[in-house]
Amino acid sequence: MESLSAHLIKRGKKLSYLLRHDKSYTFDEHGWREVSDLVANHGFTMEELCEIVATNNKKRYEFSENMTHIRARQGHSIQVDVELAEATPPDMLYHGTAKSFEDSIMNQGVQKGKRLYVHLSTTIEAAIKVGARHGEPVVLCIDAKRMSENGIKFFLSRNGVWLTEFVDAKYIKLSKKASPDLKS
Ligand code: HQG
Repeated sequence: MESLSAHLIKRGKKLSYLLRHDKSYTFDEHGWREVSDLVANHGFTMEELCEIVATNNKKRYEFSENMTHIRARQGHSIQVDVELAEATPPDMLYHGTAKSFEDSIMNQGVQKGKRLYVHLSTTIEAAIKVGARHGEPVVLCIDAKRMSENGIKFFLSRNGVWLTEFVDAKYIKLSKKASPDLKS
C-alpha cells in the first residue's frame, strides 16, 4: 500500500501542476486559485490542502489570509504576478542543469524557457538536485554580483528561490560537472 507521505507527494505534484501550469483555469492576476474549485473539481479536501501547504519540502504553496484561495510561490508557466520581492542577490548563485544542455547554455545563456523566470539556487547542493531532474547534473556558477551591478533585476520568492529573466553566458563564471569534490 502507498505510504501516507508518498500519497501526499503525489497529490502535491498534482497541486503543483494545477497552480503553476494549468491553462484551462482563469487565475486571479496574482496567481490565486479558488480552494472551492480544487475541492469541487479536483478531488482535494481542505484538510489535505492544509497538510500539503504545511509539510511541503520546499514550502511551495501558500493560502490567502482568509484561506479561500491558494497559490504557488514561484515556478509558474502561466502569466501571473505573484508579487515577488525585488532584492539584491548574494554575490554568487548557482544554476543546476543537465550536462547535455551545457554547450547550448554556454552559447545562448540561461533562458527561462516555458517558465516566467530562470531559477537560481543559493547552494551547490540544491543546484545539483535541480539539475539531476534533467539528467547528469552540472552546476553553473552565476556572477550575480556583477549582474546586479549592471542593473539586472533579481527577485526572491517567499520560499527562497532566486529568480531573474535571463543569464547571459558572460556571467557564468565557471561550469563544473557535479562531482563529489564539488559537493564538499
Ligand atoms: C535549461 C523546480 C539549453 C535549464 C526546481 C533547465 C527549480 C537550457 C531547463 C524549478 C537553456 C528548463 C525550475 C539553453 C536553460 N539551452 N537548455 N540556452 N537555458 N536551459 O524545469 O531550472 O521543485 O523549466 O538549465 O527546483 O530545471 O518544481 O527549469 O535545465 O527551482 O518547486 O532548460 O523547478 O522547482 O527546465 O527548474 P525547468 P529548472 P520545484
